[in-house]
Amino acid sequence: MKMTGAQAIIESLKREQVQVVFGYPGGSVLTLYDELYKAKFPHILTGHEQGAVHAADGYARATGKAGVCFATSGPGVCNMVTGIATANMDSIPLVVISGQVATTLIGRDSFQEADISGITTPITKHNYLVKNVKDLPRVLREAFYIATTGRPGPVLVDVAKDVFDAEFDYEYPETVELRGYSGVYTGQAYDIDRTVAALEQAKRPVLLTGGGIILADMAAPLWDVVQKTQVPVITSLMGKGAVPDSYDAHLGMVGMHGSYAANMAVTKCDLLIAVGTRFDDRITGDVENFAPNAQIVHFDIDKVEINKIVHADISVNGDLRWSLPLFAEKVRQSDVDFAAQFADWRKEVLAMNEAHPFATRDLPDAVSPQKLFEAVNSRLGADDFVVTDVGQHQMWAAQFCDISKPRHFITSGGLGTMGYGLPAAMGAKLGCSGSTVLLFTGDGSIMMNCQEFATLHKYGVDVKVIVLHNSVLGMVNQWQRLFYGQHYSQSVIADNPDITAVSGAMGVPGRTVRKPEELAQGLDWLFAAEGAALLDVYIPADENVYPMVPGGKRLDEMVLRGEAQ
Ligand SMILES: Cc1ncc(C[n+]2csc(CCOP(=O)(O)OP(=O)(O)O)c2C)c(N)n1
Repeated sequence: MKMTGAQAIIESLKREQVQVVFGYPGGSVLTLYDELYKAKFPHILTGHEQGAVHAADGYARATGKAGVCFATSGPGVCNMVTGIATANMDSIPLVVISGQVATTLIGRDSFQEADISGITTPITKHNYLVKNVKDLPRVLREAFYIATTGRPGPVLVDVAKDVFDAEFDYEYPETVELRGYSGVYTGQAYDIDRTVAALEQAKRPVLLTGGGIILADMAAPLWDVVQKTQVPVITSLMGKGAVPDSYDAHLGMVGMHGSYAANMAVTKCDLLIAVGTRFDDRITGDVENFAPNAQIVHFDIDKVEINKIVHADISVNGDLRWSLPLFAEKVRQSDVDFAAQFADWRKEVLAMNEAHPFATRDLPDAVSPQKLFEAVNSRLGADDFVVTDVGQHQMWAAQFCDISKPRHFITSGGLGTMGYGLPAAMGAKLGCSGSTVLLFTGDGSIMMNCQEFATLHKYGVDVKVIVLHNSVLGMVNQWQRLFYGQHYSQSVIADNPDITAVSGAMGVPGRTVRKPEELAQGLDWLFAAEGAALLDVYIPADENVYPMVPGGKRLDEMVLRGEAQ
C-alpha cells in the first residue's frame, strides 16, 4: 500500500496495538503530527518533553506494554534524555520516536539539530537514525521487539524530517530477524538443579527479589517457591511487590535504607538466592563484605549482570520466564520439608524484625511520616498503584507502603530522578484507569515537573497526590545533618511557592494538613475528590530515614534511630 513515512508510523503503531502516545510537537515532526491529527490517534500533549517520556515510562511499568513518546528534533528530544536514562537504568520498555533535521542537513549544525542517537547511545538498549523511508516499517517492528523482549529497555527511533513526507510501498514485517539478538534466552536446567540442591542443604537461606521478576511477570512461580519453602524474603527497591508485603517472613527492603532484619539476614545467611537484581550499590553497601557467610545464587536474564558486582557461586543465566517456572517445579518435587528445616532461622529473623521495625519519630504536634503512610495504607486496596518521586518520602514509601501485587509500586530506582513522579503517575493512570493511582512526592520533587498538573486537568486524569512537605530537600538535608556538619547548603526550600496554589492554578485542587488531627479529614477529602487532587502534608524538617548504611559501609554497620540523633 502506498503511504508516506508519517502514515507508516501511525499505521505501525496501530499494528503494535499502541493505545496512547505522549509527546510534544515541533518543526521536524509537523508531518507526523498532521497524520496523527487526521488519524485521530490518541495523544497526550504534556507540558514538557520530560513529562512525556516519564508518562510513557509510568504507563509501561503499570501495564507491561511498551510506552511510546514523540518529540521534535534537537531541544525536544534532548528534553527526553533524563527520562530515557531513567527507563534504561530500570529496564523499562519504551519506544521514543523523534524527528531529526532533513537528511541533507544532518551533520551541518543545522537549526535544531542534535546528534540524539550519539547522545543516547549509552542510555538506550538500541537506537536508530532513519534516513530512508523504506527502512521505517522494519525499524519500528524491530524497535518494539527489542524494547519488549529479553531484558527490556528504551529504544530510540530518530527519523529525518524528509522521511516523514517521502512516499513508498508500505508493508509491515511479520517477523524480526536480527543477527546476534533473539530476545529469547534459555539457560541450563543443571544450574537450577544445583540451586535446588543448595536450598536442600541450607539452614539459613534468604530470597532477594529484584525488579526483573516484575518485568518478566514471573511473580506467580516465585510465590510458589516462597509458599513451599517458607523462606525469608528481602527485596530491592525495584522488586517491591514481587512478593506481597503481607507475607509474614517478608523482611522488607534491603540495603542503604533497608530494614534491620533484612540487612542482618544478608549478613548471617548461608544461602542467598538473588533473582532479577543487579546488585546496585544501594543494596550491597561494602561489596567485599556483602553476604559474607553465604553461597550466592544469581538468577538473571542478562549475562552481563552475572559476576558484575557480586560473585555468584551458582548462576542461573536465562529468562526468568524459563527459569522460575522450572525452579518452582523442582522445588515442589523435592522431598525436603523446607518449612521444618528453616523454622529456627525464620524464628530468628522474625524476632529481629519485630525488635527493629521501620519507624519514624512520633511527635505530638507534627504528622509523622509513619502515621501518614499507615493512614494511607488503610485506605488503599490491592489493585491501587503507589507511585513515588525521589528522596526521603520515596524511602518511607518503600518502607511503609503495603504493596500486594507486582507493578503496583512505581518508582525511579537506578537513576533516582526527581520530577519523575507526577508524569509517571499520569501514565500509570492512563494505562490502568480502573485503579486509584496515588503519588507520594516531596516539596522539592514536585516542583520539577509541576507543569504536568495542567495536563492532568486538561485530560481529566485522576491522580491523587500527597506531598510530604518538610520545607527542605529532605534527603540532601539528612546527609548534610549526618555527614556535612549541619551545613544546610542549598537544601532549605521553605520559601517555595504554596504548592496548593500552584496546582490549583492549573486546575488541580489542593488542601493543606499541618496538624496530626487534620490528617484523617484531609485524606478523606483527597480520596473522595472528583478527579485529580493534592494534599500538602507538613512533616518535620529534621526527620531522618533509618536505618541507614553510610556509604561504603557493611550492611551490619547500619545506623539505627537513636544511635545518631
Ligand atoms: C533530578 C535530580 N536532581 C537532584 C537529585 C538529588 N536529590 C536526591 S533526593 C533530593 C531531595 C529531594 O527532596 P524532596 O523532593 O523535597 O523529597 P524529600 O527528600 O524531602 O522527601 C535531591 C535534591 C535527584 N535525585 N534528582
